[in-house]
Amino acid sequence: MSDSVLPPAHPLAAGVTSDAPLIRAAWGKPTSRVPVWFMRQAGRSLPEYRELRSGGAMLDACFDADLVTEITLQPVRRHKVDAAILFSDIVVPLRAAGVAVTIEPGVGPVMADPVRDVKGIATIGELGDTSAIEAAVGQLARELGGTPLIGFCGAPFTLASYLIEGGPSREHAVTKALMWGQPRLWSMLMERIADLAGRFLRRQVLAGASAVQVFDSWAGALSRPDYERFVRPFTERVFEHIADLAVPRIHFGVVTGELLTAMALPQCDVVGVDFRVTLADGIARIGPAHSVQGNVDPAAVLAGWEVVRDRTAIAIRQGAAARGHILNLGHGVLPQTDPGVLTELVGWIHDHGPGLRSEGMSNSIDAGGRVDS
Ligand code: 1CP
Repeated sequence: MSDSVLPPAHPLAAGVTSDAPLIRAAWGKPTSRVPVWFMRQAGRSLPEYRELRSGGAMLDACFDADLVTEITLQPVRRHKVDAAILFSDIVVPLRAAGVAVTIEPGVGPVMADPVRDVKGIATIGELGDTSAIEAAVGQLARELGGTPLIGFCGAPFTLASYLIEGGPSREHAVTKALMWGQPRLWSMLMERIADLAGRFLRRQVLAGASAVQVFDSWAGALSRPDYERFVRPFTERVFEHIADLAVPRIHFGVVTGELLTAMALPQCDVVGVDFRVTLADGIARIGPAHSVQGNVDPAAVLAGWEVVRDRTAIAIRQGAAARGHILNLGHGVLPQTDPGVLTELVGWIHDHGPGLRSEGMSNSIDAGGRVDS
């Protein structure tokens, strides 16, 4: 497929998803309902996922078009969420660029050779064959019709952390040491990964994704000055790869309370807020030029129906102060989640979201934007 223009049958070219609540909320347009989807909505919380995935390796599954299609559709069928997210992983483009990476059960991405010097960077090749993924995206866009498919990639910092540390890390200490101690090497690596992630994102949109999310899950490990100097320019570079494509862009990270203002990039439309910050405070930090996504604590889903319902109501009332609000959890669905609660929550949000949003709008006028309950 050409890397430049949308094919005529593309859901965006055809306008199939342009009126979807998620797309409208992302652009800051009024919506008839509060759109909702869940990060990690496909995955271990679903018995039908566990059954399909038993056996094969995670990264092999990500390159199997029919498996990707089926797993992506499972939560949409079950929960009636307002968007699908492609079943994939942030390390998929690294695998497609020749990096020796696996996803170990119960651990996450693991590199055979951590990247810590120029020789290591040279092992990251060009983005190779992703045709199975593009086939899955095309198939999904056709099956989903008016429901948007969210394509995604990892942001350079989060990907760099896996590459440099060699696997999941709590402190990101080797990553920070390289970032501060060898800034030229850092820039070289970050540019390489930004282009890889950006090209992968572009392929997903050209194949039929109608929104994108860039996951900088571990950016919260940084101070704001470090984020602005060492990370943000490279995340902007990812977004530049899709600058000419009219899809809403969501930018998300965890523990990013101190970074939200800096993450509200002019190149993105929606900023994800995790559960450690109230949505009201998040909106104040992000400002009126972006929509917001979030931010119910994933653990609230385990606490019983009343708890998760009440916390969702607070998020919707507070979200009314933003130019647009997409309801989501503050981070991914926990594996031990009862999927029945998520299904019930989606129905409840669809029934009660508009009323709660109206309450939130009048409260925010009365309280100058601060709504705590
Ligand atoms: O075998 C399995 O089931 C492995 C579990 C699993 C799954 C289902 C992993 C390993 N990745 C995924 C899919 C996945 N990864 C999706 C699917 C779509 C959906 O949301 O429904 C997405 C969006 C991701 C993105 C991803 N992978 C992120 C960003 C999102 C986040 O949670 O912050 C990150 C950080 C990863 C790395 C990763 N992959 C897998 C795990 C367990 C991890 C995290 C490891 C760590 O703690 O560092």
